[in-house]
Amino acid sequence: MAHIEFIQGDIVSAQVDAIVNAANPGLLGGGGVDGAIHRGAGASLLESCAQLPDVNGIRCPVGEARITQAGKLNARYVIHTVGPIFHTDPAPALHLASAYRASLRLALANQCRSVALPAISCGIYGYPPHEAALIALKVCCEPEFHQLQLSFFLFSHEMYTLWQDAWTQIQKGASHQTDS
Ligand code: AR6
Repeated sequence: MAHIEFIQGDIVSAQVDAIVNAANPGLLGGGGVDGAIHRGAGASLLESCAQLPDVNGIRCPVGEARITQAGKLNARYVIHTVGPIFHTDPAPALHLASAYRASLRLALANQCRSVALPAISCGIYGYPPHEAALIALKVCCEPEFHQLQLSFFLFSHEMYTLWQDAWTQIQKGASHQTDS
């Protein structure tokens, strides 16, 4: 199983191979964690994003991921993904799982071992955090990701506690399956 840890704090401070960014489809920056990552990385990150191919301004559709250099961050790469807008997306759970899965696959394809992740879609995009945590953590447990070291950076104490609770819930479920 992947090694998973939870850190209450700013993902910009992460020292890892890749930092995952909760972006929007244009990939040209925004608020929340996206804004913080761009500020931390400096202007070269925006330049790298702008060079990614776009279709009518869309560089990364919902549920997909793209990789760039990480500018001044303590990481080799930023992996930009786009989570669903909870209240308008036709299949938010599928798209949220897909955003995590696409990000982790891109990390593996680029020889990354340690990855920092935010609570994708749990801010401006309005995903209920407990449900989001369960979806995210179940994807992280998929066998293809077992060699990764994953650090979830949760901004508030409430989110930090909530993600730890979700992880406990998943582990209990897994041990019940093993018991029976
Ligand atoms: N480090 C870790 N987590 C953070 C940080 C940080 N520095 N800053 C915020 N968070 P959001 P979304 C938490 O809104 O919901 C952007 O404008 C935050 O408290 O950043 O996927 C993009 O360009 C929340 O728990 O991302 C898109 O337009 C979580 O990160 C849109 O927001 C995600 O909140 C994406 O919305």
